[in-house]
Amino acid sequence: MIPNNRGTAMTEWTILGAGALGCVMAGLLRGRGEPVSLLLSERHRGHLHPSLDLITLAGRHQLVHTRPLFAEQAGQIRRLLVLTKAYQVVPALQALRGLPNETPIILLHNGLGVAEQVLALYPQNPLIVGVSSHGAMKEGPWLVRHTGRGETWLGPANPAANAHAGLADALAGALGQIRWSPDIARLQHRKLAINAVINPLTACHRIRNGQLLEPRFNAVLAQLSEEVHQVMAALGEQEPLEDFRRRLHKVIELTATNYSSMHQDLAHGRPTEIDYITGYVLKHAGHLPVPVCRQLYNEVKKLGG
Ligand code: KPL
Repeated sequence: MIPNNRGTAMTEWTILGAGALGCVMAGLLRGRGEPVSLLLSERHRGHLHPSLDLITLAGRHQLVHTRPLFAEQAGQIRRLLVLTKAYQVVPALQALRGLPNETPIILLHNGLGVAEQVLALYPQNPLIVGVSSHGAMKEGPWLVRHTGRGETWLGPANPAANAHAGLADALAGALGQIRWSPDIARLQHRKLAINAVINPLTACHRIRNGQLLEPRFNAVLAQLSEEVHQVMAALGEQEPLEDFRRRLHKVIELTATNYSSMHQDLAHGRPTEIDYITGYVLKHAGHLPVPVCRQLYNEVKKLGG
């Protein structure tokens, strides 16, 4: 607990994942006076911990000071926000030694299929999962830009998490729109469906999200959205196809100038989250025909993702 200038104790947030979204969240929390520590990887050991430079939505530079923390100090963690890529979550959590059993773990990554592995790793900890549409872009080492104020939903992945619904309110001052939903799986499926259309298409064609609305993509967009929708329906989602397509178009329009996270990953030679997005759709397709999904999955893999 860290005392603030009002004399009350504030619980520190620990952020795992110093990528674009992790740094933006650190900045937003520090901007509201919340104490924040940043879990750093081995390559940062022995180096001076620099301040983050956050470019706010208004275009102002904000210097963000956080407390550096390494894996062996996990015993100090009281609230853990995991903002790594989906494929980094489990290895990063495995490296933590002595994470207290009562520390809530909050996962905010694209795709699905990770929470089950975390539950096996930390069966006692309250596990919260969520989706967020805040936009963030890394512009250099320790330099990040907040590109869009989105909304965030959190919900329980195990019964122990229900006692921590108040964390959504605790984050609201910094993140803006944030809500707790007992039915978070539905919202995760809805976000995954959007990512399963936009991300592999923009990554393979090396285009901005908005270019998907060009007539040359009409046919593939129609087929891919139908394939993804069918699999989501098989998983119990009840959103009609036309509603899904309307929602998809809205997200494409709202993020028209963005490069999707998968496009950015491929462009920077990083692994992608394809296994947790399109891979999740393929895994749950069963006998449903999903040829465009499969083709995009193979293409992203071929491109190094
Ligand atoms: O979540 C996104 C991503 O890029 O991962 C979208 C919504 C597609 C915005 O770019």
